[in-house]
Amino acid sequence: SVEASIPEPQRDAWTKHQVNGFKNKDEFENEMVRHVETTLARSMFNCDESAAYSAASLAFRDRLILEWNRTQQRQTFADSKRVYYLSLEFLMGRALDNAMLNIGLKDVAKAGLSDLGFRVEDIIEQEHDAALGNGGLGRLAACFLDSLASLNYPAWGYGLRYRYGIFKQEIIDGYQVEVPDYWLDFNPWEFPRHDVTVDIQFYGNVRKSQDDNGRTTAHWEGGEMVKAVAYDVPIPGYATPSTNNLRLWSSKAASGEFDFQKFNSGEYESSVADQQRAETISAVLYPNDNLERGKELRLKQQYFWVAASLYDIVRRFKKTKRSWREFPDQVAIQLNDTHPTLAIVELQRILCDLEGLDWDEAWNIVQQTFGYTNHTVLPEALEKWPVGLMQHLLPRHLQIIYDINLYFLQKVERAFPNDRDILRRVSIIEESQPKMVRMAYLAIVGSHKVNGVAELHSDLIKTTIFKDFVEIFGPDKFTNVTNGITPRRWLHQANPRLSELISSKTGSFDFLKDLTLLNKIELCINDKAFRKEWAEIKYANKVRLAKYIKSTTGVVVNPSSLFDVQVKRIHEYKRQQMNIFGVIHRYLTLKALSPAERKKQMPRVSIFGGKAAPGYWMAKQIIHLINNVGAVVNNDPDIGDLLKVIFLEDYNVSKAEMIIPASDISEHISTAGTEASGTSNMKFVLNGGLIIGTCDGANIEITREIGENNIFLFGNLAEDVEDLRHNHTYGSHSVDSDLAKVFEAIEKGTFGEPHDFAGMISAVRDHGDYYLVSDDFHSYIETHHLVDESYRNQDEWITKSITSVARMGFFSSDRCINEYAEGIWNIEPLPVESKDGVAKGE
Ligand code: F58
Repeated sequence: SVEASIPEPQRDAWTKHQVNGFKNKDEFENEMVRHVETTLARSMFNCDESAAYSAASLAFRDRLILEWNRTQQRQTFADSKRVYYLSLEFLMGRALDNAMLNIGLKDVAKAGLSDLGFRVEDIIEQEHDAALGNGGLGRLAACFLDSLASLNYPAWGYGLRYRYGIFKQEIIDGYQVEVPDYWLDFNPWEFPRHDVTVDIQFYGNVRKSQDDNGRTTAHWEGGEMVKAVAYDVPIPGYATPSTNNLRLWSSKAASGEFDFQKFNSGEYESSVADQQRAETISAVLYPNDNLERGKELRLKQQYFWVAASLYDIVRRFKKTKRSWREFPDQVAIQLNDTHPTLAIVELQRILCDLEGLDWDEAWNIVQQTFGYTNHTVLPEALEKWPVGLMQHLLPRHLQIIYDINLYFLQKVERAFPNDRDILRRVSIIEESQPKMVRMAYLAIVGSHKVNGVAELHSDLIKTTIFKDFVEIFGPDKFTNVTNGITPRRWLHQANPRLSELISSKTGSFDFLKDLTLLNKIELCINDKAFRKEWAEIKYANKVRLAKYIKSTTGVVVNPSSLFDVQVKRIHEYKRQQMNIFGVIHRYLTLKALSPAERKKQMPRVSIFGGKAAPGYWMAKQIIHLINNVGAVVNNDPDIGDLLKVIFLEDYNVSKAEMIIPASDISEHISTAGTEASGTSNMKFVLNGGLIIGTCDGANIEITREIGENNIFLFGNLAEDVEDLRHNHTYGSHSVDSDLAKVFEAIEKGTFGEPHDFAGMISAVRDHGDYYLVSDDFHSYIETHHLVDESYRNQDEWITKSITSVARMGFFSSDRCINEYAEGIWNIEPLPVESKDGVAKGE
């Protein structure tokens, strides 16, 4: 049982004064005006849209807090197992619209705001995205939080409260320019918990002592301290009072404001410098996507966040007064990639060094507690840390890592006595110059389950990068959980008209809780009015995007054209370069046609968006080429509406919500075997767009679900990639003839200074074409012809679109979370009683 701070006799007074959230338009308006006039100290004479946003958010926040408190109380009293999702990234996007929809009071807010002189859409637009992530991995974490709350799982997210999220991208003269994203000016969605702090130690050294029984204990001493302060973000579930917690840690100097002694002795500057150094830890999100560079500050971020989170989790567990053996019955911790792998070492340290457990007993607990999700097979993205750096920053942790490795290798040696090489291959310490700690191996050894994020990917990790570990631990430790997306944000919020239409045909909005119910709309496939409305919604979404394109780029696009979209981080493996080469090929082909022939072509708008990591030179060249091609093509009078090329600046979650519903076809064209899953592929199909893609990641399962007639697949298969690369290196490698013409045009200067794009061309022509752009080019172009032909037959296209949406039920993150809960976490939902005493959301 948990102690309450208010004694029994006084609780009546509390109950009598229970706060209730607004329930109708009138009460909402009341709250709005109250917040404008008191919280914000403004009035009807100076309430602009920004103030209205603040007030509306505060009104919704108040409601969230009440349910959040009740959810947390319920979880504490029920004392059931919780899952903790550790992720260095949570790409949340906007919160107000999401809160309105999940609470189910958007209509109330809309009417109330209108009474007070505002349009709900304009107010929603005021919000700055919470962009604490790079791409797929961070957005997956956000979708998971939504599903965990919606399914009533007792769950917490733990992350870092970066002062600067992913940078803002500006395009100046066709080049990407990075601008810092300071997003915390006014953030009503976070609650600072100045009373929830943890002191985090770095550097120092380790002393060993022995007690009378001969037991040695390690003491980590000296070094420096940094304080972690908790900031809590409420995560509302959809159509349930369950509201979970996302706890983000912020760093500050352990000594408080600044060092007063130094200050008093005249060292003012250095006392402030200490404080700034501490605050640097949570200052900025590393902007790399699928690339790890061993920077000390990054390792500091990881340990800071992991140590604070574990301290918190252990503190909560200790309140239950259970024995340590029960820890894994109360706590499941999921590692979102290897970034939080130090948690394994930290828990072992807490149990052995601080709580006095035996190594084996502690290690058992650790292994049963953790699960590890892998998100990539790209070698450059696999985390490794120099042993020397680890020794310096975390001396005790390095010792523990060595011990973990020793016991592990002893076990391997016993199991494979005649295989010397396997020890070298699987060692957590890579015997390179300098020596490195292999974080993925540590994560595997310290977890009870390892999962990939789509079937192909989960198979690939078992046969390539983690092959030896399958031999050692057996195949059952390795599993697949195919990614999913939340239909609340990616259908209901992003595409309200489509959601409405689906609800009118399926009889309710229940499909938002059970996405497999979408299959009902396949029964309406011949319903003329339904099909017409379906097409009109897509068209309206395209009109909205066309307006946005006009206002941001000045380019006028025709909404009747085929909208072809590729929005995601810019990376060679995702092959935006192949897309723009394809666009150039289309342009050259159009130019070569007679005006009469041209008229017969299907008009297209090629839309790109995505950020390049600031240090990724090739990715930046790709952005530059896209913009230069746009500048030529969009102003060529021979071409007119037949082809437009658009680069949308600063792609982020809120822009995705507008762009995705407006797509006819989207591109998911990674080299086979390189994209672990992809999740935007799911978002596009769920919004009635078709996709062109390779046999990679979740594209394969999307094909299985929606049928191969409804997707445009092309290109080489993952199983053939290795041989093809080998041929490039050792055989004769000539570039595809159409692609050669594209290169020729670029090199002639058709799209600006050819020298600027020499790197992109030589990567394909002279440096082995690692991503197989040339090998796949022909089938890519051919498949785009099929797309054009298919789009001509609008009737057929709409059939494909409806059929695909109907069959997307599998890709809900709810399905995905239920698989984790059952197969990895072993946790059950814990519905929260609603105010009227009925358990809601079961
Ligand atoms: C992505 N990884 C995968 N990593 O590329 C994508 O296929 C998958 O759908 C998604 O995860 C979710 O499983 C990804 O986004 C990163 O951005 C890391 C950020 C930190 C540095 C290493 C890459």
